Amino acid sequence: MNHFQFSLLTADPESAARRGRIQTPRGVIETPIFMPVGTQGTVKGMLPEALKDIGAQIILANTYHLFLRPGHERVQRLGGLHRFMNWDRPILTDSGGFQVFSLGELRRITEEGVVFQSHLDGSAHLLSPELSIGVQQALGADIIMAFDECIPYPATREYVLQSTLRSTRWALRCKNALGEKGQQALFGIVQGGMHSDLRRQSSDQLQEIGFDGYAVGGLSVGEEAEVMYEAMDFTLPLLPQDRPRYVMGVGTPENLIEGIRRGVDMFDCVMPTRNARNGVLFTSFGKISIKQARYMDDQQPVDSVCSCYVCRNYSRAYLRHLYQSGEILASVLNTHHNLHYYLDLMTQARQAIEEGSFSRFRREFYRIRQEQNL
Ligand code: PRF
Ligand code: ZN
Repeated sequence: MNHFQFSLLTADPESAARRGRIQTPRGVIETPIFMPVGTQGTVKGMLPEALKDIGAQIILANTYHLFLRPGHERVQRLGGLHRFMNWDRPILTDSGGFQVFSLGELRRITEEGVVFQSHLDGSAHLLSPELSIGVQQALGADIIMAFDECIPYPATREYVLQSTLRSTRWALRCKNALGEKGQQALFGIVQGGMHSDLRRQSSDQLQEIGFDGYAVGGLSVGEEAEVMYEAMDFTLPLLPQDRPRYVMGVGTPENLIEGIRRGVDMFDCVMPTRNARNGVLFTSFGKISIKQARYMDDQQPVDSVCSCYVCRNYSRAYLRHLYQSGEILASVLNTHHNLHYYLDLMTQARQAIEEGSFSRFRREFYRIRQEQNL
């Protein structure tokens, strides 16, 4: 895969934080990076132009959803996902190995794959490693993910062991299904729950198969933040230095800073977009809920140190009014601000690593959250 290249630019002297660059056929991704989630081929509430304005370098889409609707073959006939959604920068697709497991009663796991019922019309399907890769090839994402099981938490050690071994067998099938063709990078996903020895086994076996990048799955599944950080502590050092590392489905701004400190290059999470639609806004001083009556007459911007379009033009009072009135623009503006906040946090982190001041940046990040500025 020579169209896809990861370079390490700067390593932080005081932590495992790293500044890197991923080259893809559709352009460069500066890391650490946060990837906005566009499950259905749209980052909800955001025009692609607006995503570019706030500096989104890569977005995420989902195999499971686009397979069921409108169908991956249709997307392929229509010119691929980039053309379909008018997004010409890199796209990463998740394999369905998380979404399908969120279906609860509607699914059954076998060695072959996962039999599940569509959440849309109840129709039955088998999602296998081979089909997941086929769907991701048809969609044409730049980075595609191995098909895995995101293990629930808590789980018995025996379940974690058997599931992790199965995910590794599936990862090998994914690699074989992709073959040598194409320009798509394939990432393996380390599982192993909260067990360091199972994480090591998973990581070793995946590296033996060989992937363009390595994700850490099975985190942010209901465990305490400290448990997640501990799992990151023993998992990240197992991964090769010269490949991108992606922690899936994480997280809060604090989680991102803690992940970066431990050597994570890539993140995705629905939190900034979903919270925005529920009136929860991220600021440098912490989270605020714009529906609260205290913002009724508040002329300040959402975040006094944010330079986004929303903070330059609208008051908290107006955003509260839009939210209370159920206006579409509430979701649009809230999403714009939250994503800008997340992406700007990554820009600042990258700059701090470059300048050798990441530890100071992290201290300052926490300090400003203590201020009573909301
Ligand atoms: N596997 C996949 N996608 C994911 C996860 C995983 O473990 C997670 C973990 N929270 C989020 N998204 N394929
Ligand atoms: Zn803002």
